[in-house]
Amino acid sequence: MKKALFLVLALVMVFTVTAASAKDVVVAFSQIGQESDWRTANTDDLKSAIENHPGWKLVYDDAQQKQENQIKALRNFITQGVDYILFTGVVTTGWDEVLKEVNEAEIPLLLIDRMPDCKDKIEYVAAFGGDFVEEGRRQVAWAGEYLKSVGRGDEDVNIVIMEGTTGAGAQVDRTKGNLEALKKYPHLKLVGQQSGNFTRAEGQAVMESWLKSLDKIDVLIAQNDDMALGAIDAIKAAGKVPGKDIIIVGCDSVKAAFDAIVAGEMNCTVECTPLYSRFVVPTIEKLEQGEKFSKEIVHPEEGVYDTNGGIDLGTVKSTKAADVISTRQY
Ligand code: GYE
Repeated sequence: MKKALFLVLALVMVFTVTAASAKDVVVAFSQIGQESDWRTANTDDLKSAIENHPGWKLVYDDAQQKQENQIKALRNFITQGVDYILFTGVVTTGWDEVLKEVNEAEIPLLLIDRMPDCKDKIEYVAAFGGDFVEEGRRQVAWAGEYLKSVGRGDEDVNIVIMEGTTGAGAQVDRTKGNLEALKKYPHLKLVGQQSGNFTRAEGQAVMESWLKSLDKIDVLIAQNDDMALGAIDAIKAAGKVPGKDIIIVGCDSVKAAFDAIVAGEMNCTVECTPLYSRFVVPTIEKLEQGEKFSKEIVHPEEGVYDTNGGIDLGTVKSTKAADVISTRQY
């Protein structure tokens, strides 16, 4: 009798365990690649939050910067019948068809980071991303206000803009913000504008060529920190002092940029957080409970970090990097 009861119990347990895993919520994530420290932090944050969530399973794809790989990954997610898709597009254009296929398969789509330009023509359940135009504005405004604060507000100053991956949302909008803010600082003369593809190696190469071809560079605006860090190597190799001979403003606020600011080799980094799991996880949990979301893009609140703090940019005041470096998560 006892044996029979034990058998029944064991069977019930096996059944429950199988039933639970058969019901796993499958979250698929189409990631762009591994171009920067920002991207690594973004991948790690989302991967670990989903993998460690009870009852959830992650299907991950790294597209290695290729749009065709992302399109393939999205179609694979549809074939596999995943429950949710997290998507950030390497470039803004060319997603209409495949995202409509996602809609037709009725898989809830969460847009993160770089938004596709067709977002008003498709269905998605939530969107979380940086305000790239504002980040671009802040970069140039920081340089302009900083120069004023050290008595160089009336000096003609040569500025170069190192752009991210051409056609990426973060490049298109940061450039827009950079150029918009430049109009307010007529003493900043734009003498160079080129893509460094969001990578350290290309940032270094572009700076090397600028240092050879341009007479004088006073300010570098790099649309991410990795390119700024690559440029620092090129500036040192040319016998100049980064952070002094050339003022360097990056974007993202990764740990390595904080280190460079504290070391005096970089002047400022405008924050763009890669940590989206704190938005994505509760959203999926609530969607599982049947809640609906608006299609507003949620922009996390972000800061600006620099050598001394206190530079007023209107929408935000800069914070001294050394004061908060120990609290940084990425
Ligand atoms: O700034 C850059 C990364 O899309 C916000 O992509 C992201 C950008 C980030 O490679 O470092």
